[in-house]
Amino acid sequence: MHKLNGIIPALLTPFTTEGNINKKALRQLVRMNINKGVAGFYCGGSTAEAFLLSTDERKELLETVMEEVNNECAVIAHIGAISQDTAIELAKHAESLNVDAISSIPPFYYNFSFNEIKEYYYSIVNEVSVPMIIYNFPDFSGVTLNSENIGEFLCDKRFIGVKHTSSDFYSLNRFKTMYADKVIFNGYDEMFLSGLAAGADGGIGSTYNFMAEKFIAIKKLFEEGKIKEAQEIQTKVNDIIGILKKVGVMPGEKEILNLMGLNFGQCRKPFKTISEEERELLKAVVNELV
Ligand code: MN9
Repeated sequence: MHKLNGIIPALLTPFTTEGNINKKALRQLVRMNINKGVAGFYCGGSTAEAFLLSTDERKELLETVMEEVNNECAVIAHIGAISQDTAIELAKHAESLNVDAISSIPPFYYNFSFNEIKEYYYSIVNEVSVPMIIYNFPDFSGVTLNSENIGEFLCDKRFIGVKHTSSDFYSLNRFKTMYADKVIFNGYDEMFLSGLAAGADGGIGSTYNFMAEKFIAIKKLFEEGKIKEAQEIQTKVNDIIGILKKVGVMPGEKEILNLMGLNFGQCRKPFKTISEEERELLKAVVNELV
C-alpha cells in the first residue's frame, strides 16, 4: 500500500462539449500532479461532481485514473452514495481495480439515524477487503459525525482514517489523539495549516488540482517548524480561494484549469457558467501561479 499522509488532490471531472467525461484531460491533470509530487488522488468525491454522475460514469472515472496513475502513487476511491446498494457496487468495482482505500460520505438527505449510518458503513466493509476512510463533511452532507461516532468506526481496523472537511479542529485533534495510528486528512484547503496544527497527517482538497505545490510547501515548512513562512503561503492560497468563493468554487476551479490549457469544460447543471468578468478575475490568478 502507498503512504497516504501527504497532499492528495480531490480530482475534478472534465467534460467534453457534448457533456461526456473527457478522459484525455483527466489523464493530463493526473500526470501534471504526479509530476508535482502529490501523494495520491481522491477520485469521485464531491469535487468530482459524484452526485451528478451516473454509476457507470463513476466507474469510468476511476478506471481512467487508475490506468494513468499506474501504481505511481496512492488512489482513494470515493464510493459514497445515498443508496447502500450503489455504494457496495462501487466499492466492489474499486476493489477489483486495486485502489489503496475506499472512502464514503455518510448516507444523507433522509436524516438517517446513527444506527442506520453504521449499517451503511459496515455493510460496505463487510463486502470488500479494501480499507475505508470516513468522509466527514457536515456542511454539505447535513450529517455531523462527532468524535464519539467516529470512534465507533476507528476502533475497527478496517477503518483506517477520516477525511475531515470541517472547521471543528477540536474534533480533528480528538480523533488523532485517540487513534494516533489512523490517518486524518484536513478537508478545507483554506484551513490546511490549522488542520496540520491540530494533528492532521495530510490534506485532501479541490484547490490542490491546480496548486498542489503550495500545499506541499506548507506541509514541509510546518514539519521544519517554519510556521511564519508556512502561514505566508497559506495566506496567498487563501487570497485565491477568496476569489473562488466569489465566483463559485468548482466552476471557478474548472475555469482555472481551462485557462492553464487543460480542457476541463464546465460543471454539470445546475452549476453556473463563469461570466466574462469572472474569467478575468481567474486569469489574474493563473498569471500569478505560473
Ligand atoms: O475536498 C473540498 N470540498 C469541496 C474538499 O470541494 C466541497 C475543499 O477542497 C474545498 O473545495 C475548498 C474550498 O472551500 O477548501
